[in-house]
Amino acid sequence: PQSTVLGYPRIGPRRELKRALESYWDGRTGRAELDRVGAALRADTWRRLDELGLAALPSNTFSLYDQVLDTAVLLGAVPERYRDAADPYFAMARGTEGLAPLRMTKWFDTNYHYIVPEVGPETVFKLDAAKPLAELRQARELGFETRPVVIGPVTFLLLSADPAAALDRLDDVLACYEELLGALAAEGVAWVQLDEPALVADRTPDELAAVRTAYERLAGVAARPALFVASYFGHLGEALPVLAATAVEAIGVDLVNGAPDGLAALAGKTVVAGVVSGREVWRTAPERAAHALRTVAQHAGQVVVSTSCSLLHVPYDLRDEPDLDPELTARLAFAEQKVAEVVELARTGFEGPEPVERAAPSARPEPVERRSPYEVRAAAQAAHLRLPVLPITTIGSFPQTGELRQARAALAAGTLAAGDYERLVEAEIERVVRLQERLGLDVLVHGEPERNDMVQYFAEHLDGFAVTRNGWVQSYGSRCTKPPILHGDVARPEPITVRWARHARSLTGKPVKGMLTGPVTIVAWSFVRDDLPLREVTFQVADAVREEVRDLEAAGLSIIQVDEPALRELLPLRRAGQAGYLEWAVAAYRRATSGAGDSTQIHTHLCYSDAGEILAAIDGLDADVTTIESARSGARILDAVGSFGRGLGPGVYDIHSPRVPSGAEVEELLRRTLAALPAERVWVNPDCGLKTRTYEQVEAALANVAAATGRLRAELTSGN
Ligand code: THG
Ligand code: ZN
Repeated sequence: PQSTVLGYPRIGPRRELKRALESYWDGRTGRAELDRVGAALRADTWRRLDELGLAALPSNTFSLYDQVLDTAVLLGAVPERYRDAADPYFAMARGTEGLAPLRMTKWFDTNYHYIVPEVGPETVFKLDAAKPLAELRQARELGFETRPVVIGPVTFLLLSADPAAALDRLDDVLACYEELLGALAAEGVAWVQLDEPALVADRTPDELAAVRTAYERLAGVAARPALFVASYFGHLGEALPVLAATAVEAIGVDLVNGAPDGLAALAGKTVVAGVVSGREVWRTAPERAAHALRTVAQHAGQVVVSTSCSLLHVPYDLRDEPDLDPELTARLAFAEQKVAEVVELARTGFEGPEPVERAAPSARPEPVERRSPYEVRAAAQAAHLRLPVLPITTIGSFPQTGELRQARAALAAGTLAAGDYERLVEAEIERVVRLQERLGLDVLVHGEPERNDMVQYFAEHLDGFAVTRNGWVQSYGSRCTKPPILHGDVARPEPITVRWARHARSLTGKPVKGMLTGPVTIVAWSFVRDDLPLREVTFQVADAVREEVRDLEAAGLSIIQVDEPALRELLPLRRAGQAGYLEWAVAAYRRATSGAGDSTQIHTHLCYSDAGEILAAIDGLDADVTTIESARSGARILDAVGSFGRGLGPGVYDIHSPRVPSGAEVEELLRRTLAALPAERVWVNPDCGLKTRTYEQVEAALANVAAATGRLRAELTSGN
């Protein structure tokens, strides 16, 4: 059989693209240098895939920022306001002095973020195929025939800001895709890959009709490449027969969690069988992959061995991890190793013994609850903390200075003594505490200078995790994370954050908030063992967090924040699985936090504006205060929070942009919040942590926040 992959990492094995982008954005290098780095990374990728023996190579999987943004540009869907910017592409991605960027949100249930396209009645679609054509020609010059990869029309429209309005534009978008197919045919392209991951979620009859219309029309183009429609992150379900009934030549199916029903509909099609996971780092069990391939081969015209999705979501190469325990290494595969697995499965065919399904032990730990109901706790906390109305706080992190990053690197390299590093961290904590006092904030944080990342830091201090040296995975734009590998039973050998929290507390008379990452987020942003149900693993992490909460409380921290920014991210794409997930996710959070006494105030923080749809679950977390993103979504969240019965801090400005909000803007958002919620439950805070900003931006923004809050407090207390 043939072999391929749906896509490949693009940030560079040593994050070359990150460096090139940031240097270009800072004006340190020009466009030519950025383009040179991009071209070199693409060339290296094709050469490597070819060397590994992969039969069919993809192209257009590179991106300077995001593949959804690339598709918007491909289709001409550049909103009017960006057209005059010096660089409209990066203006949409990152904003400019005077322009906010386009919204960004999570790519399905992954930790990758895409730029949300704006498509409405006013959008003028016009094909601009320069990028896929240039990549195609570059590959050709190197001697490689490639298959351009483009996001499909239905997924593109469904991912835009207003999917219903966008779907009304299906006809016009399809005209662009038809033109694209013609242009690719004119170049002699044999195959094109259209990604339609949106089809693995529940879809309405109208949306399924759009799938039929789209692929009947595209298949009807007279001169075109063969069409390969790729689905991933789940099963096609009711979209499978719809797609299979059109004349597309190939359909990609995700087979990592078993083969879906309805495969008989694929008779005569080429099936691109995703048997090697593009999202996990475990080696593929060959007997399970061969079994899935045999199942598909019974129905398909032809089978191509592939990954379940793009390899964008895993690191480049396991050989860059010499520090890992060899026993663990033997269980792992990163992108390079996964390509080798695909090639090997294609070589050996589909023979093999039947897989033995492991029966995972399923413990059902007892749920744990706070001692008293919210009202009782709220009274105890008010008496204990004595906070003003509209208390001002931050989400936890303060800017990470270059000095700190260098110090951490030096500590790891052994060129900085542990004691010297600790003194640096303590000095930074003091600076952050003094800054917050000066700005007039009410609940202070220590600023997290000791943390590289809110998940990796905890993984480094818990048993059962390994962290990598080079295992970078793109999160958005030039930003990456190094997901830890959760490979064994989780335990907390000793307190993790207490030392720094205690230091901050010793510096000030104001309340200091202890900062922890919640169990759901720790598993969501790690690569997690697959021999136990995710729920069990999450409860193990919850028990470790629970111990840390207990120790922070014992150290005198009366406010403890346990963040769950990834609560929404793990929500199953299909409704059928959502209630079950939310039940255990909420139970894990309560397990982590419910050991706190009544007068200890538990805070939580969630990112992303889709919070409205999981508000009931957020309520179920039973946190005393929830801070949440809302500034970027135009405070849409406020429409939904009326019924929320606890403390709430809808972010008053967007920290994701370098722009400093004016006091008037903050005041306006606060007024809207006060119209939706009783004042005594409102908290004032930025949208999210401040670690990606500079001190200059943070100081200016928080000063405006404090001034706006002061004006509103004066109104509230004078009874206006
Ligand atoms: N940690 C992890 N996942 C995340 C976030 C996080 N996913 C969602 C959201 N936050 C993504 N946001 C960011 C923001 C900043 C960075 C990464 C993800 C970032 N990374 C540094 C970089 O790319 O330069 C590297 C960090 C480091 O040095 O360790 O700035 O907070 N896990
Ligand atoms: Zn956040």
